[in-house]
Amino acid sequence: MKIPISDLIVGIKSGDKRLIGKAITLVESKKPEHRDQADELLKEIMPQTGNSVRIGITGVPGAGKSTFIESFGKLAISNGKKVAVLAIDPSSSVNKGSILGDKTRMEELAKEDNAFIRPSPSSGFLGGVANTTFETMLICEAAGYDFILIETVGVGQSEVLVSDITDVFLFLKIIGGGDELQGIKRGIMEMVDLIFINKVDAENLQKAKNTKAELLRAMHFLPEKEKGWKVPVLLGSALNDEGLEEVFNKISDFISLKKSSGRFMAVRKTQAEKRFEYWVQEYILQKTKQENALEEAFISHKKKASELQANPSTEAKLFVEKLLS
Ligand SMILES: Nc1nc2c(ncn2[C@@H]2O[C@H](COP(=O)(O)OP(=O)(O)O)[C@@H](O)[C@H]2O)c(=O)[nH]1
Ligand SMILES: [Mg+2]
Repeated sequence: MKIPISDLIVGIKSGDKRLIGKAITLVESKKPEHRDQADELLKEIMPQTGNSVRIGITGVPGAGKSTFIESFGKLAISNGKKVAVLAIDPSSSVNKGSILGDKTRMEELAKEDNAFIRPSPSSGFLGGVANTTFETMLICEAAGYDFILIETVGVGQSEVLVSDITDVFLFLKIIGGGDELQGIKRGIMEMVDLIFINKVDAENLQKAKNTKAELLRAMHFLPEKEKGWKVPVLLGSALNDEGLEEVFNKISDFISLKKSSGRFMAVRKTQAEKRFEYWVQEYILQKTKQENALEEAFISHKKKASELQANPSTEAKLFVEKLLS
C-alpha cells in the first residue's frame, strides 16, 4: 500500500470517502504484509469504533433488499444519521455477474453526502468475507457512520455469517414467493428480529395480511430469541416508501431493549470470540504455508485424507501434533 497508514487514519477520521475506500481495500487483502498494516490501522481506530447500529438484511433474491436499503438509508439520513451500506456477494468472483443485481449501486443513495456504499469483496470464501466485512464495518464506524446496513445474498450460509456480525437482523419477505417455507426451513426464522413484508399495495393487502398471520403463527412455536421481544411483522413497500418509518422506530426500540437488558454488549462479545477463533485458524494455515517443513507435512497429511486412505480427522490431529511439537 503506497499511502502511509497515518494518512489513512487521518482520512478515516475526517470522513474522506476515497481514503476510507483505500483502507477497506487494505483490510480485504490477505497478504501478510497487508495484514500487518491492517492491524496497525485497526488498532489506531479501535477507540472510535463500536458506536453504530449494525443491521443485517436478508431475503430471497428479488425480495427488494437493495431497494429497501436505498429508501431506508435516505430515511435514516433525513433523521440526521450517516449510513454505510456493505454487501456480501460471494458470487461475484465466480461468474462476474452478481446476484445482487443492478440495484447494488443504489444510485440515489450514493449521491448523498452522508452515505457510503461499498460493494462486496470479490474473492474469498464466505467465512473470510464475513470477517473482512466486519473490519470494513469498523472503518465505517471510525468514520462516523451511525447505521451500517449489510445486504446478504439470501442464499446458502450468508445469513448465518451476517447475523454473526450484526446487532439486528431483518428479514424481507414477499407474498407468495414460496419463501415462508424456505425461510422456516433454513432456520432464518430463528435468527430474525424483525420481518418486513415488501411490495404490498392496495391489491394484495389482504394477501399480505394473511401472510402476516401465517408468519405469526409459525413464530409462535419458536423460542424467543431476545427476551421480551415479539418479532414484529410489518407491511409496506420499499419502492413507494411505505412503512419504512415504522421499521426505523422498531429498530430503535429493539436496540434500546437489548441495551437495557445487557444483551447488546453480551452478543457483541460472543461475536468477537468467534472472530478470534476464525483468525486463529486462519493464521495457523498462513504460518503453515510460510514454513517449508510444515507445508510439506500439511500437504502429505491432506493427501492421505484426500486419497481416502485415512480418516481426515486423524490426519488433521497428526498434523497439529507436528505443528505444536
Ligand atoms: N412493486 C414493487 N416492486 C418493488 C418493491 N421493492 C422492490 N421492488 C422491485 O423488485 C425488484 C428487485 O429489487 P431489488 O431491490 O434488486 O431486490 P434484491 O435482490 O432483494 O436486492 C426491482 O425491480 C425493484 O424495483 C416494492 O415495494 N414494490
Ligand atoms: Mg440486491
